[in-house]
Amino acid sequence: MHNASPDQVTLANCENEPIHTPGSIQPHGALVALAADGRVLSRSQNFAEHLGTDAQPGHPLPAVLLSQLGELVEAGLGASEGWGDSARCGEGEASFDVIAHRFKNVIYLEFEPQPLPENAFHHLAGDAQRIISRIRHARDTEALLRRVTAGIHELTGYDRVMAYRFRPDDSGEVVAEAHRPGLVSYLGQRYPASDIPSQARRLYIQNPTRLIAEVTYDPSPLIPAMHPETGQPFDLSYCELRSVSPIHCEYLNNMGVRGSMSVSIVVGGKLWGLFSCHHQTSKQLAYSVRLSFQMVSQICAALVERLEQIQEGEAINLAQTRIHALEEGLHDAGDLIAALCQASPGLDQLVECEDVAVCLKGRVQTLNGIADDAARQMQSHLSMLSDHDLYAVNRWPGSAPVNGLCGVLAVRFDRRKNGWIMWFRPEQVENVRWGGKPEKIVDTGPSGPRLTPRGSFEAWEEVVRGQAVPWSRIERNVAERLRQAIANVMFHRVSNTDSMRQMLIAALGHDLRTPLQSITMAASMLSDNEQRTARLRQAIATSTGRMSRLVSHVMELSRLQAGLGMALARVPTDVSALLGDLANEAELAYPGLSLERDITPGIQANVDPDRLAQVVINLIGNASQHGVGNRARLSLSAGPKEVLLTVANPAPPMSEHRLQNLFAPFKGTTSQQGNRDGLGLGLYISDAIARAHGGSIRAEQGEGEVRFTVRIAV
Ligand code: BLA
Repeated sequence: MHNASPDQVTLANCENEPIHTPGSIQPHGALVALAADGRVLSRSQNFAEHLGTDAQPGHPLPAVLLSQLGELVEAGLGASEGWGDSARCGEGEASFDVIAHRFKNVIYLEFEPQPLPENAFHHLAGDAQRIISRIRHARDTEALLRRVTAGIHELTGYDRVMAYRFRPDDSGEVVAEAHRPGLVSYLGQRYPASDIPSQARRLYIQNPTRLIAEVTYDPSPLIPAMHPETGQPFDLSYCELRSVSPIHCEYLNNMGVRGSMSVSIVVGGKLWGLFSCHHQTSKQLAYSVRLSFQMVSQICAALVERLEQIQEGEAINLAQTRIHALEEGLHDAGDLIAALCQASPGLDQLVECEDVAVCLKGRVQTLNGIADDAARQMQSHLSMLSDHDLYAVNRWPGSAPVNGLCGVLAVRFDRRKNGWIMWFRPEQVENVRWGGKPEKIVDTGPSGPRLTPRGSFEAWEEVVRGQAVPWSRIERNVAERLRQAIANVMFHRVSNTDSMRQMLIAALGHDLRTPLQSITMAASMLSDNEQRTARLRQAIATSTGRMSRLVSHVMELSRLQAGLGMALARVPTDVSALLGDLANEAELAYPGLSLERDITPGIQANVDPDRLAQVVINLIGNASQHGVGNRARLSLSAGPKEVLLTVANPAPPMSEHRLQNLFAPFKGTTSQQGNRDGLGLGLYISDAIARAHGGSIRAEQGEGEVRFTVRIAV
């Protein structure tokens, strides 16, 4: 009888069965456990039966074994944790593969009868090599697994070889299969997570192979059962012969299987799947064949990992490029929701979906109009939920799907304003072919009432409704990337608009006060004296002129910020004459300024003369205000394709940072070196004007001078 007590395994504790310490082994081989000094701690009851001599607890291994295995035992005694090796002993029909390892200070030696000559291993290496060369160039995991199962089928001779892949919910599916003719196919069948409980899955990561030679075996107990020093059961996690769970044996028996073998597929440290082999009669597989199998499986896992990485890398790269393009369009957008919904490539191209919704401050907009109601419901659902910025379900959380939509992937890009992007997927009716009705049945088994594995493995079809295709890891990753990109844009927009608003208020307060004071004063002094009245009128005109310039700067700024661009009225203009006039005006406007002129006469160009005047006046104004010595030089020349205009003046050196930021709006207005005559918008607007003319404006410093160069294409 099995020595584990099946009657103790219930629905609740199925996962707690300590399968690593069964206290017994499968009887097709024998085991001995040695202490670190070489003394026998325990051995399987069938030891003498297999080896013709017993291993007495408290004594060294029998001399006949030591003489053949001295080297292996020596190595194990001197080795550290995790050591493992193998050897052979005996002769002819009575040959054994001896598989040794050290775990928790115990050296385990397992003896498997093995009539195969040692050199068979070379053939195996060749077989494995052939399989590997066949699978190396598989383009996708499906093809890869198909080829591996076919190869393993040939290599091992099992009736049925399956590749079993775990799904996110730990249920599994047979994704590739090779079997002897005449067997029904299990391909595509699904098995619930509880068929392989979690401790069994964990053990698969430590020990990749599991062989059951005969599912109806009687285990051979370890005697003594406990470690004499620790009083603990022996941990057989890494043993080849470990007795497996009786429930699992019953399961296989119900499935019509007598011999089985499995090897795990571990990808990135996680149990990704396994190869499961069934035989309708007892079957033992030589250790060397198992090693070849294991090697093929490891290479297969590496190939799976590589294929998945390539696939993931390509998908993420593509999405990232799209996210970048989308992000670019958002920076200057007036209406963020509209911009997100109209973006091209669209939000619906990032993640496979039926519709996308953008929600912000209670506003909801969808791309295709299908998810309007669903998005509203989801928005209030999400606002009550947790702190998470990513939410994904493939079953609608409310009572019934809205408009047939069941799956939602949502990311929050703005917490304050409840900003979400949501992708929606419709219901996908799925026909799941379970390998038998996936129910745990409490039944009266061989040892009384307990949980039994199901008795029937006939395919049982379940129609699963109300759920959508689940959101993949890549899709979540892409959604998260988009979330970060938009959150970033939001952050900049907020900081831009907030700080702009502040600066605008500060600057307007400061800049408008001075001219207003002048007007007030001038008005109060208006009298009948004609001469005086004329002067006062002039003063009022100047002040109001400055005010209206300020106002138009602000207007222009908001036009530019809204992305409306600079409106130009180009006419053929004598730029030389225009500049001459402007220089004269400037000398009047800035008394005391000495303006050196170097204007090539007769230069014609198609420009907006008012706009160009705005640039020149601004540059000369800056020279008078920020320069030293109230001197400036204005020059104009023409190249083959452009007109070159420079304003240079002696000036204290500027920091690199300031030089870099000269054309940004508002710089410096709130600082000490404040601009007495404006919002610091002049250069920003000048730059926009130059660019609207297909030209540029540049600032340089050197030799005690600051020089602005305006280039206008002609
Ligand atoms: C183990 N169950 C397993 C294993 C597999 C499966 C592959 C690993 C051991 C092995 O190599 O056989 C399941 N085998 C399958 C499936 C297919 C297959 C799904 O070939 C599909 C074709 N099992 C139950 C219930 C319990 C249970 C109800 O159905 C628990 C009460 C337990 N299964 C169980 C346990 C193990 C197991 C405990 C570990 C066996 C061991 O390693 O000791």
